[in-house]
Amino acid sequence: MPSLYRYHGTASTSIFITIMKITHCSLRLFLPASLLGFAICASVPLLSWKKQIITKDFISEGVAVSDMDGDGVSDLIAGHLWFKGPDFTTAIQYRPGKAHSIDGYIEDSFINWADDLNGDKKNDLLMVGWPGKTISLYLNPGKIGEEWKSHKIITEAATESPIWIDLTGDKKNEIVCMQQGKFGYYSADWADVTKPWTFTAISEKRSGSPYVHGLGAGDLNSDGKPDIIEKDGWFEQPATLPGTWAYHKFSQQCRGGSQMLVHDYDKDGDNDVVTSLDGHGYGLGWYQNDGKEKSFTFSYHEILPADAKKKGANDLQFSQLHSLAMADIDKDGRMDFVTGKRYWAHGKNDPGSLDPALTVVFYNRQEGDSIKWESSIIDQDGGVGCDVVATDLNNDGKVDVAVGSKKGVFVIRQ
Ligand SMILES: [Ca+2]
Ligand SMILES: [Ca+2]
Ligand SMILES: [Ca+2]
Ligand SMILES: [Ca+2]
Repeated sequence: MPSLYRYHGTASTSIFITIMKITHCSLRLFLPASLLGFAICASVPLLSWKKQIITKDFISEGVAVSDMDGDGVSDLIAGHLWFKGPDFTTAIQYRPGKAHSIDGYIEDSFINWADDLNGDKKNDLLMVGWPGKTISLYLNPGKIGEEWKSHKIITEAATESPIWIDLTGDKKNEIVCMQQGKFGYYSADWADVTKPWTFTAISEKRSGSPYVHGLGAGDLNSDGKPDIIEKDGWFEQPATLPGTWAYHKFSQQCRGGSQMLVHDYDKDGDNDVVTSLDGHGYGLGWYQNDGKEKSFTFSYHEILPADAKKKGANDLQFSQLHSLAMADIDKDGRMDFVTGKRYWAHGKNDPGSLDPALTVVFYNRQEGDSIKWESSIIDQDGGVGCDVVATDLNNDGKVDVAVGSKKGVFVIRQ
């Protein structure tokens, strides 16, 4: 039943993490290297982060940030609760649900998106559940205390990180994911968004499993039309829909991570891709677009090695990079991103699963015509879950980070 209450006990605990400027390898960051199993020893930006633990309960593997009650202030949505901004100390239950043991899963809340789906100017929620299963729409009644009506709009949404994006250019978002092993997208009937959504396949059958890792959407060949990216290559959107989506293979093959982030990271006029290589193992890199002259092929650059024993940016290495989100975090005009560990994804069975649940920002620094990524740990006990968010939570012009994971729900503010 819907209810409004203040979170007691586990809520509202704040800790300060201040990152000092460190320019010599002999200095250590605020975290004891012995605890983390590695040293951090390069120049990191002078940014200060403050963590707020909203709840230590495991209620979602993802969060959304949006104004739920129309007061113009961003709220935080995680699973069956939304937390009223700007302090997030009041939890409002809008649908049935409860906290779960971290040894299991929250089957109905891996990824959360907030948007006004039915055009009544109130933001609604899309909940992505267990890979290969449902996506539910919860329509916002506009009154606190009323339960939101749920509609099962999709019964099979495969891949581990579906995407909410305007793929077709009609100014309405689609959901990019898989069905019956094929990549494609679900479209709503915008006259009635509660009706089952329609799937359009863009590939042949590529997998017999719903647990496909690595998915992105964005324009890779500079024709203004978003393409679909998977772990080993990308599907080029045809000039007119429907049509044949030509497949282009990447030079690098991998097990697949999670969100594949498309942006012109090196600022040379074409879009590149940042991706983790294995959402349950090691590896992080970026594909640099070789440009039109080279028919939009891509050159791979390592950020963190796939080899667990080797270290990457700023002598850092960690596993289970199962969520990535981009934002220009230091506002220098170059796109950065945040990722971290999906703590306890398969209990203690994933490589490095007992290591600290890091949340890490990677800053984009120009190095010739390429990029030197500078890593900076902003939290060591939260991770990222399946759907980390990087956005300005309190309207102060600074990008913050919000996490739902098996460590609970957290915000880490600049
Ligand atoms: Ca609405
Ligand atoms: Ca394109
Ligand atoms: Ca580029
Ligand atoms: Ca930046």
